[in-house]
Amino acid sequence: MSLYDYLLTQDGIITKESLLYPFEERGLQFGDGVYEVIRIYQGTFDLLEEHIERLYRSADAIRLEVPFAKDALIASLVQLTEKNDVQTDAKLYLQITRGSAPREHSFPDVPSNFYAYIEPSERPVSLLQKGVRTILADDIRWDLCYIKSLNLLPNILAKQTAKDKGAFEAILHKDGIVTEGSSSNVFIIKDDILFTHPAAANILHGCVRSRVLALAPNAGLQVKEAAFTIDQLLQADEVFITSTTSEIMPVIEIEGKQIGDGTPGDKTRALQRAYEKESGIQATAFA
Ligand code: DCS
Repeated sequence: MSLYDYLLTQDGIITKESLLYPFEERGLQFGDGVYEVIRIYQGTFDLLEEHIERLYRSADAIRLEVPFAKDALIASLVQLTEKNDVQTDAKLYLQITRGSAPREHSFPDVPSNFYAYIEPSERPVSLLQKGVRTILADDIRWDLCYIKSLNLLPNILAKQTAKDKGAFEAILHKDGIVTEGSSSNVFIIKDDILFTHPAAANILHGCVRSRVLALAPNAGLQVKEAAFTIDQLLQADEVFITSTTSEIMPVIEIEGKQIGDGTPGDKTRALQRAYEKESGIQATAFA
């Protein structure tokens, strides 16, 4: 099934066929905008407020004003799921750009452009069970990766390289330190300690990342938001990545090197179960 029929724009809910963008659009010409991807389980948003908070932080960081109050935006997004009668697992994509205006680098004095649409999206259950292979790639991005900006060229190049090599994700590193994935955060477990890169300016502060940190103590893990090296990554007992669409995805191989015994580890499993419980979703029969 393709996209649901109705979109939300700054002018309200419209059908997807009626959204037409001028070619002089800042998102198209400059990537001058920010976005979010939000999970919907059986018609209900997961971590909605967290995503909206991050949207406002990203917009603020690029001096872009969101044309709605947070509460109004949240209410409109819920209305959009109702209008589309969303019952399935799905994801919402939204973006806001600095508007449409003759092409000039400096900011135009025009209203921003906003749209949000919903697409059916199944949970990757089989991969969540088996785990995924990954590669390593240089983190060649800029210094402000906490901004969820539309400028994703380094991310898509890294992801395509992963895909070309039959891998699910590219794990990025800079100066020997693991930062995050091309579209995910990265965690390692060593001796019952959970490590992930601190929520500094050079990584995206993932909504799933925050939830995992909150769930970890109950899964018998001590949390350390501390940077780790490629060596520590490869020597870890367990490795997983997190994102809205991938949830808590076990990593069983990095650059052809097996992690642990090459199957998802017990602590990762415990976190996956806790995650399903916390999001109120149907439990998977994890081996
Ligand atoms: N890091 C990067 C670079 C990301 O793009 C994402 C999510 C994450 C981390 C994880 O953040 P969340 O836990 O908040 O999802 N990327 C979204 C995307 O572009 N598609 O799906 C998720």
